[in-house]
Amino acid sequence: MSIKRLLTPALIGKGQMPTIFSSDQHQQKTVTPAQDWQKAERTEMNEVAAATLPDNSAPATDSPPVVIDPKPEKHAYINRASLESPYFPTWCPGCGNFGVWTALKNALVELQIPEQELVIVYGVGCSGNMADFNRVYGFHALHGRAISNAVAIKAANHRLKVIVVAGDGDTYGEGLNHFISAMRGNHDITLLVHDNQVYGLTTGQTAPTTDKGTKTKSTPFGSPEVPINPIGMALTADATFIARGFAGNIRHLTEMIKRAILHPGFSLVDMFQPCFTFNKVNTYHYFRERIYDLQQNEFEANHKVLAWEKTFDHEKLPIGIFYEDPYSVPFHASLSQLEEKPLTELSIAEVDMTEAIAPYV
Ligand SMILES: Cc1ncc(C[n+]2csc(CCOP(=O)(O)OP(=O)(O)O)c2C)c(N)n1
Ligand code: SF4
Ligand SMILES: [Mg+2]
Repeated sequence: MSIKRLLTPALIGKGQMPTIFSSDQHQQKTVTPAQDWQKAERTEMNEVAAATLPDNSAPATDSPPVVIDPKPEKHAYINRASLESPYFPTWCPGCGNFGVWTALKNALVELQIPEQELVIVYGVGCSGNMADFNRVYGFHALHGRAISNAVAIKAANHRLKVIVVAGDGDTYGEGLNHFISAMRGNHDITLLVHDNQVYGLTTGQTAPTTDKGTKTKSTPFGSPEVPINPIGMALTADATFIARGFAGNIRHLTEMIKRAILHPGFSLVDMFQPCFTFNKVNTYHYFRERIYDLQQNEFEANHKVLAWEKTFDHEKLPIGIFYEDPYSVPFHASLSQLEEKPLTELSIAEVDMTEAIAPYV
């Protein structure tokens, strides 16, 4: 686990501790050289990548080393420049992660979130590698443990917006228990799942969302298991905001992420994210032929049973909001102890446990 600009001033309390960096961020690094992939012939790949990548065509050989300023201006809103990290994404050309990344940045900028009030927790995977490409307060968790860290951060300081960026393996495999638990508690975090139906970073093993029969590195004769139904699972665990987006529809995905962040309570955005290298079935083309927008088809996201039925649609794949509870009360708001202020602003000196423990001593 590496600690990346952990939000010590905001999380622990008013500037009591220094900002912590991971060791790699202390190193002086040059920006990655221009990428040749733009010349590649695979048009589907270029289509999304060209739309989402910054212009990185300037030669980098003479670039001065990039030094990260450890003290961003306090209370400034997140903007495109403040988000910029010196690390250029290592994702494969054409990876759906570029689309997700762009949509997330759009959402953060458009919502005008103060820098000090956001923390992103990343899982381990190609998706979680985004930790290096966003310059925000964040935490790079263990595989399968991003959600539990996010819940803890929110519990400590509920003034923060807490977002989780994780893969389908991380969330629906190793972290499945935390996924369900966070929904049951209606913890006010936004979970963005890069659903590429494969373990990307470990080079293409079957994931919990892999379709039955799909041949992968770990299932050369076809996956023998029925895939998980993330939206259906979220509905049964009482998640209060459930949506799906597509990395190839950045504007729509941006709106889904914004709505999720604004929702008071647990919010899930499952995102179809083509893995160009290891998933040759669920491609941009595959999704474009099948997806349709629920809201454009007048689907009202207030009926769990109707939403549930939509999750079994395999020929046509719905994106948009499946369900939203307009009366959602997040976990922290249901605790009288946190009514006045977050834990990080409460002094332990004011806590008197004498009465509470009296029966047990
Ligand atoms: C506790 C633990 N178990 C397993 C691994 C190995 N591992 C690293 S990434 C990964 C799978 C990543 O797949 P996913 O979460 O879907 O993310 P993606 O790479 O597809 O974005 C695995 C199994 C690990 N790093 N830590
Ligand atoms: S392996 Fe797949 S998910 Fe990972 S960066 Fe490459 S295309 Fe993206
Ligand atoms: Mg994956």
